[in-house]
Amino acid sequence: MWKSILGIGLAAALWSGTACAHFGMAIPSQAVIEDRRDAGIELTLSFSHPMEGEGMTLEKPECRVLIEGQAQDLGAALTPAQVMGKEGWKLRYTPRRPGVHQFVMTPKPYWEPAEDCFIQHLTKVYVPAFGKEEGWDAPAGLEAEIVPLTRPFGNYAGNVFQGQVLKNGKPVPHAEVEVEFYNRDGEYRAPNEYMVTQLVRADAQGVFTWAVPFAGWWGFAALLEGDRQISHEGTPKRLELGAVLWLEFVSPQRTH
Ligand SMILES: [Cu+2]
Repeated sequence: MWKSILGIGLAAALWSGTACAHFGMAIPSQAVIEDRRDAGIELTLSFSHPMEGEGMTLEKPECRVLIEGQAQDLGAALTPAQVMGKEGWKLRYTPRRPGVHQFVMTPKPYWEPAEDCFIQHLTKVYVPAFGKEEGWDAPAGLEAEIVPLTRPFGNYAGNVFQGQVLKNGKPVPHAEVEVEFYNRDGEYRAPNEYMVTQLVRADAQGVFTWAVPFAGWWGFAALLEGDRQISHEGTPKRLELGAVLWLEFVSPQRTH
């Protein structure tokens, strides 16, 4: 009897594992910085279920910003914060010069018993500052990443977004990309389980295309097999890499 209860529990755990995808998240308080009088932005880092608003514990990650290829470590600026009810992180950042700011969060690999593997979501978000927009298409050089083909800011809801999935700098043919809305205010409910996380497959060049249905922050996560194994209680386990990218899509403002 206990076995069957365990079996049901395990099936439920596996089901929710596929239906609810966790995402590394890096969400800035502002998508674009235009005004020099702005006191900077706040970046919220978490490991969460964005559509359902459920947090997971995120151990202190590494975080840096790349501006025109130059990296600056932001680790010292991280402060603990509750995000969706679990441990996450915040950091304040004041841009000093014009340019595309590419923020990269590298979490510690997370042990996921339900999938018998470690998960590490390398998470990116772009914030352009003071009118400059060049350089958004340059890879950050991560082990796994989505490089945008559509400019990753200043997009309307309803636009088509294209990105290319790279692993160690090379395109990943037919990569699977999970897509999820950040339901920050709990404004929406998915009509069914399939619509919590949506899915698209990249083409032979690792390029995927997605039409964004409504305004807000959208996360794209390409899930790839890592090259490393990590020991869990003495047994080597596989590492799943997530190449995650967050983008905001907005509705036009009406003048009257
Ligand atoms: Cu999860």
